[in-house]
Amino acid sequence: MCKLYTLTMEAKTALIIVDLNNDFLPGGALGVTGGDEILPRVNQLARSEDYALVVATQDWHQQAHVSFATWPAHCVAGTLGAELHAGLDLANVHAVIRKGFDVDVDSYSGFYNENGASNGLAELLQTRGIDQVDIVGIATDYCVKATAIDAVEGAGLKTRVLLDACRGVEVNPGDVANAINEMQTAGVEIIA
Ligand code: VGL
Ligand code: ZN
Repeated sequence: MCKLYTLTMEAKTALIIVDLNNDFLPGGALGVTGGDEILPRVNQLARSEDYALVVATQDWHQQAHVSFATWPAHCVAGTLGAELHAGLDLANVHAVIRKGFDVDVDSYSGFYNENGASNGLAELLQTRGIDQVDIVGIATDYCVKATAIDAVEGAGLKTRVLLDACRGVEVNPGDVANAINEMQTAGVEIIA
């Protein structure tokens, strides 16, 4: 009987939409070139029947956040730049997980901050019986990468990154290619 049960189990997949805050889209404080080009594809995925759950992460920093030593001020709580883009269809998004909330701790990853504290995403996915995730969004070489690696190494999920629905910052040429290598080394499947 147990064996029969195992045979009928299917992968339950969630879509994770990373950081489509206005500040990461063109015109924003940390606008990523071409960031807006992925919105139609992300919406198509979010509306599809393929996912048991759709969640979005939202970079959300208090004023004078530790991250602003590295980056221009961005995604400041309560500002328009911190809002998710109005063109992102949230109708099927079950939960929005804010990250980087604590003033003195950053969180590139949607899963765990830099002190290793959970943002609640792994617990939500576990509660919903999710064992596989597809990750899209911004930025490939920062928060998408960190979220994907934590999905595998921290949350133990089978993880794919859908590159056609991601955009990178590429502060230095090759950053996105290096990020792809790092993700693959960690066990993330990259879908070109
Ligand atoms: C991000 C830099 C600072 C990202 C967030 O979403 O990739 N990058 N905060
Ligand atoms: Zn940030």
